[in-house]
Amino acid sequence: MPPTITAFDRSPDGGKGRARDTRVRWALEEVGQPYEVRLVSFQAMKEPAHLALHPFGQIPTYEEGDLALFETGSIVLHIAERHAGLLPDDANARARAISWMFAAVNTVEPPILELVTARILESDKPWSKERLPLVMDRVRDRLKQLAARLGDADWLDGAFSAGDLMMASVLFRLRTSGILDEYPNLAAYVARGEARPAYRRAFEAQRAVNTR
Ligand SMILES: N[C@@H](CCC(=O)N[C@@H](CS)C(=O)NCC(=O)O)C(=O)O
Repeated sequence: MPPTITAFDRSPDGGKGRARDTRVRWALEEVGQPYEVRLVSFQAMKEPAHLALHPFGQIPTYEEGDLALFETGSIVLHIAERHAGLLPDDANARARAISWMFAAVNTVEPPILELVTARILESDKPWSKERLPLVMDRVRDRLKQLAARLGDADWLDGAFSAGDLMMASVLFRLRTSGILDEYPNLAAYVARGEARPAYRRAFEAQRAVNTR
């Protein structure tokens, strides 16, 4: 039986690929693992059947036999550990790739999510105008550091890995803000991720669902 993931019945972004099932689809496509998708509505995500899979009532989840996982970092790591192609064989390089996965969700994603909240969800609040530049600078701090580390390399640590998959997925969200273009090597890094055939397949699969 192929694993089953959950995704939005209809993503709020209308299929732009920002919902986090895209990263899980991407990982599955990179390793060549077929999968099934169960679509869930916002209401169903908060009901007991889904809460049993995901304590916070979100997507994506991942089910494979007796195993049920939530959190994209852990799902992508699980996929990467069980299939060749997303983690290096060398133990130290593997540990470093996993560090980049954690850095993506734990260090780089939080200020980006703050920016999304400030730009979209809180844009009508009286403090929003004053707060936005502060939040943008917090994102810039991280991007500057990441850009310095990436330099002119294609990927963060040697060959493409699950660390890059997670980092590029986190950075995708900045596209509409224009900030990414201030760091040409990061913009090119994200474009390299988007150009991967496995990403294209993942993107098209989620788009088909959200534009049906
Ligand atoms: N840290 C979680 C975040 C999951 C998450 O925020 N999922 C969003 C979709 S991208 C969601 O389900 N939002 C609806 C909600 O929170 O009610 C992960 O990486 O899996």
